[in-house]
Amino acid sequence: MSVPQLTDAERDAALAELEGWTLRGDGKAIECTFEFDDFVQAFGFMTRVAILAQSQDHHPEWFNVYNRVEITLTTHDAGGLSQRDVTLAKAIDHLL
Ligand code: HBI
Repeated sequence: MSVPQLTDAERDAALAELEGWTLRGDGKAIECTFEFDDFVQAFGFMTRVAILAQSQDHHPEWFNVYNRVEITLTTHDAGGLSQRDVTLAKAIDHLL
């Protein structure tokens, strides 16, 4: 399924609204690192993100070690950033 990429202006506006997300060097993804008190808190966060992702049919690329969760959002069907990434990032921010 083809999905439109964000324009540069849309991208910049979205980043201004998000909390702590940064643009990856290639401009095709946004990234954020989350730190928690311990592994269980981190994994619980990941579980809540997984439920969000499934409900939005949009899935993160992520890494977890102990209390740290690194999330990268990009839209494979767009070959870069789309509104789906922004929508999921905003929903993740609202979990905190
Ligand atoms: N998640 N990040 C991301 N990017 C996609 O393009 C994508 C997805 N999850 C499911 C999904 N696409 C489906 O809609 C199919 O297009 C694979």
